[in-house]
Amino acid sequence: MSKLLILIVVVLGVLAIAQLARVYELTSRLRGKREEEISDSDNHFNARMMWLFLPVYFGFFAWLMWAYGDKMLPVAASEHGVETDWLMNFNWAILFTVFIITNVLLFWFAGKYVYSKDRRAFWQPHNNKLELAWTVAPASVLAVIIIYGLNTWAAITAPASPEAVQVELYGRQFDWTARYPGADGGMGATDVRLINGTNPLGIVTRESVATRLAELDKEIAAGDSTLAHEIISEIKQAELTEQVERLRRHKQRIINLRTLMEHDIAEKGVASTYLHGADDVVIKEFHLPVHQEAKIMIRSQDVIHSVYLPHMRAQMNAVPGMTTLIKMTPTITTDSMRLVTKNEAFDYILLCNKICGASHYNMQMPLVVTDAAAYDTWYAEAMTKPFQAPPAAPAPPAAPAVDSTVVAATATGTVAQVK
Ligand SMILES: [Cu+2]
Repeated sequence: MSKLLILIVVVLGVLAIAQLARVYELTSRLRGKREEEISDSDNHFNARMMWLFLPVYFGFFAWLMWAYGDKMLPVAASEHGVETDWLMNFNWAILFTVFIITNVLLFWFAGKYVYSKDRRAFWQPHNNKLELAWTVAPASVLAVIIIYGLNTWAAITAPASPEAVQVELYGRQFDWTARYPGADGGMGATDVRLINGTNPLGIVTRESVATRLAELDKEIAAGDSTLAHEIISEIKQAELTEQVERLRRHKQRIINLRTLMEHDIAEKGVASTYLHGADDVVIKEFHLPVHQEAKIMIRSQDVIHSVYLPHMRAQMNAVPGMTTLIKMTPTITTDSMRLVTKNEAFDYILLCNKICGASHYNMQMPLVVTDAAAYDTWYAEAMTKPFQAPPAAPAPPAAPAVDSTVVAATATGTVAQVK
């Protein structure tokens, strides 16, 4: 209701101003004054307003900085974040200087050189020296900014050291999943065709390939059986035939993948990434140790997302079909940052920074930065729930034989726990 009232007041206000302008126009005409004639008093009034505008404008600007300055991000919590902040502040310093000089000159001149009958404007058709000055000055400032920026960028994007903590962040509409290497220290290969309810990242292992093939066989058999034994409409029949064909093609691609995997394993032995996936930790938590470099590998399942860690001053796109990288070294633990920000509930946050769909706003995950000891404890605990349960120890002779459905249920249970 109050919004409607405000709207009515605004509309009435605009109408009132329009009517006043009209009245002014009519009285001017009655006094025999032409509309385009501007009097000296009008000109001087405008000139004084230009001068008045200067302090009001800069005053408002200063007030904004004072009133909202604390809404900025707290101190950078990563090594490179300090450098990017320097780069940013360097740019701000140049911008502020130019902004203040140009705006003071603009309004000061507009006020000082108010129209006067006795003064003629100086006409300068061409001046090589001036042209040179206003080309070279901004070009050199820009060159400094670009070289400084490129240097900082090169330092940030240089390869991570081999000892860096490895994490994969996997984005999809609309959540993040993290993956850490298991006890073997390496992460397994992935393939989007293997993604299913228990394998959200499509990790390729002999088991996950076999599981996916079995699932597809089941779906194909169900489709074939419906086509052979049930009475369905022609349209439905065509749809189902098409669907079964698609499943067969999908299955063939996974069989090709299996061949590729077996070749790779035969060639590289234990170094093959296809043997590294089973012990990977797939988890909805994101932890990093303080003062240790982290190599963050970023992937996306569907559309372009973006890993954004504002407190770390880090951002990188998550692009389907490729792996992008961020390297960073956190310098402040979550607990210390709670003291710095005087906010007990403070948490570092990972946000999606690409508008990727309806629930984009909700695509976030907290980042927990702890000291090395706490991180190691967390990681050791996480590693007890690997992506695939290790092969069970041979059952004692007295125990009843474990049938395959129980094994499948156990494996599913493990993944469900990790999720
Ligand atoms: Cu997103």
